[in-house]
Amino acid sequence: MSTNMQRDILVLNLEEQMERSAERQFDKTFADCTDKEAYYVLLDVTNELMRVAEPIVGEKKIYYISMEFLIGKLLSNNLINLRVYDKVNQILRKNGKKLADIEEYEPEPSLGNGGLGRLAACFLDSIATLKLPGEGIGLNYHYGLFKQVFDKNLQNAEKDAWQENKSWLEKTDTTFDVNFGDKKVVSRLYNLYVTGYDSGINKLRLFDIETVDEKLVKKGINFDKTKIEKNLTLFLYPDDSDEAGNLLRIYQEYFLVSNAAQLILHEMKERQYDLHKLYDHAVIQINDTHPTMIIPELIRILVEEKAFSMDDAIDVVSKTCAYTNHTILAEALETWPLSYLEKVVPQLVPYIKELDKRIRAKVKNSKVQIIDKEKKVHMAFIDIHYGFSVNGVAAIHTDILKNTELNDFYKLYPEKFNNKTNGITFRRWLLSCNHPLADLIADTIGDGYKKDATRLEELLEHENDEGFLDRLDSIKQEKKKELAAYLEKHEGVKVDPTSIYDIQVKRLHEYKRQQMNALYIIHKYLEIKSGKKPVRPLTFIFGAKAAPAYVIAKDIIHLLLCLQEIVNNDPDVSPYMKVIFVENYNVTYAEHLIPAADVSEQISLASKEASGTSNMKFMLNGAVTLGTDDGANVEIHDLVGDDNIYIFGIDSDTVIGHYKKADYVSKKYYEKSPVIKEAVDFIVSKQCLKVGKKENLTRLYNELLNKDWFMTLIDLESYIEAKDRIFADYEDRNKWKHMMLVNIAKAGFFSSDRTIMEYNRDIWKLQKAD
Ligand code: GPQ
Repeated sequence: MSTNMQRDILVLNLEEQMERSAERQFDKTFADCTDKEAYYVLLDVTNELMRVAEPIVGEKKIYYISMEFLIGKLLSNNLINLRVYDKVNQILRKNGKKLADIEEYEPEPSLGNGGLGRLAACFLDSIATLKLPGEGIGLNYHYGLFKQVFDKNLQNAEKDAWQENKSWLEKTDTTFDVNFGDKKVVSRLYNLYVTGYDSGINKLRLFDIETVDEKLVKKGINFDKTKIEKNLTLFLYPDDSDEAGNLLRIYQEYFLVSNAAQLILHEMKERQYDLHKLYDHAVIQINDTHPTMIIPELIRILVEEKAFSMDDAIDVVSKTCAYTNHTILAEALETWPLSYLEKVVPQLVPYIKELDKRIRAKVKNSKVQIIDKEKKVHMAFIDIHYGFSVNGVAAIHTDILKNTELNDFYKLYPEKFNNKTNGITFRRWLLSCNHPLADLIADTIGDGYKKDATRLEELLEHENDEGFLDRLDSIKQEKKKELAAYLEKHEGVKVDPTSIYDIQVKRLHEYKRQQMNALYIIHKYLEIKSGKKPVRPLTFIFGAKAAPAYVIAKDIIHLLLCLQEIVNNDPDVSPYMKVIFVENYNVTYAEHLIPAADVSEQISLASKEASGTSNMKFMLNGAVTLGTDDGANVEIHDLVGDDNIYIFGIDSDTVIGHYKKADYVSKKYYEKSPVIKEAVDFIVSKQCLKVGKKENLTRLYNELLNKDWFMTLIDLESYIEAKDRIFADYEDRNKWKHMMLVNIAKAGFFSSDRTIMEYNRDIWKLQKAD
């Protein structure tokens, strides 16, 4: 029987399947199952549907190698992509159940930090949707990223035990030996099925080892970092502030690429492909520098095990590998001491030295050498010299790479550089998280936009249609009420659904400038205290995790939590404004927050945010951006025009100029402006110290005053001006509804389907499966 027929029969008998699964697992009828049991029933039947769905196959495959895949919960997403969402909901209704309640029991896989990992997940969705043969290759971290808990206005980190016995993961019989300098481990492959929208199935390959010892984790997320056999896949990004943490990270990275290389070569062998033509059958996209060792590792295997000459091996691998850069922040560009690599992966060192030697022989410029004078290995430089493509993730980011950060490389290899502006999957970030909006759009312009997102522009024909604009507005209102209920349940706070929801959710980093938002909140608080009330209440919402070793980032969280306590408990102020910092922000939280947002905060220091992707999610859900001309904000600005976005602050050329001349002095701005001074001083005021810790608040105060590396104070006044203006404009309801409409209509460009089509057109060159 063809897989399509098997699938159709399963779908036809879905209800019976569910009954049978309920009986098998719980000895109950489906109606009698608890919501938690119902989750396992749906997991079971959905897994069944995916196992019989058509795999996407072709002559050439993309291997997207990444240390992170922030996939989020999968149930709804899979039901939508398999086109059984409505049918399942019908059955649930009949049995007195709701999908939203059932989904609460699905654990969220904790396999990424933020944008980079979430992008990888969106890409897998689009690769499958476009019927391109491709798979992700990553690691199966047992406790993933840490779980954030607040105590005494401070962030604490705990392990996040997301794995369960019954899950989306399929354990396979595939195992590989992975050799490090001082030890050997055996890996095991797990598959996670990736559904495309109305398409076929690809896989995400996650590697693990069986000797991991979860008991190694004692308090919080502390564990013995030297016991590699026991800790290798315990956590994502262990503390990198000491040598043991860095070494563990290198063990993890090599574990990933060694498995990837073995898997890819194994598939080539199975399909009897000539390894001299590897690049005709495989393209490897290296997601930032973390998997860079795939290059020397493949070269090593080809030379040592497949009888390639060094020249041939380098040539074949260079034609197979492509590199994506996700940041210009110097501290994020990996450089490993050669001595670390000699300890963990001595077998790669001669190859890295050979790659370095060949560049030295060709190019004299010391700034492009792989191994520098201090014997540090610049991982990105391996990718650029020995890959065939280098891409940035938004137009301005790629321009900065070409003209500034990687200019020496651009001059060497202009043909390698290209831009691929990021995108998001509309299946998760619209169809699944905002059903009423997806339905309204379908009612207005038809279903076509679900496969061709640029058709959202057809909504512009309705810009004068009051009925449509009112429906748009009432959906936003409905989503705001839902979020209010969710926040009450999960955070125990009440918010006013008629207030303006101003939301900043993303990793906590100084360049993203949550501290600037905090200073605005202080400013507003003091204004209200002095009698100047806002026209409408304001709700400021934050979600962010700080890397456990990033001291100032944790201080910023501390300040915001202190402000939450001060503002929300002040009877003079709390009727007019609230501050809510949600605990343990993750993909699931984002799916509740984003559809309810009015104002999208995208306030990074110009030039520093490579792209940003929440900016796209907010826009698609009808929020208006308050931001700097940075990352993909620039492209959003171009698309919606000056009238439908609020841009403030100095531009990226000015920022780069300040860094070059080293002439930014934050104290100058503090001393010149009473508004800035008052806000900054509040951080160490008696009122703040009463709820906060002196050590943390003083450190942050001093940082802003004496360093402020990301130039918060230079932009603060123009930020306050723009933010006051956006809040005032909210009262012009017609103008606002129109802005919502334009933002949604212009969001089509940011579909990750478009991004993946461009990757395929310019870099991967795969055939679409029929
Ligand atoms: N990004 Cl290098 C991460 O999330 N983690 C990283 O380690 C690096 C970059 C982000 C980047 O900050 C955002 O601007 C991008 O939108 C995102 O990657 C995806 O490209």
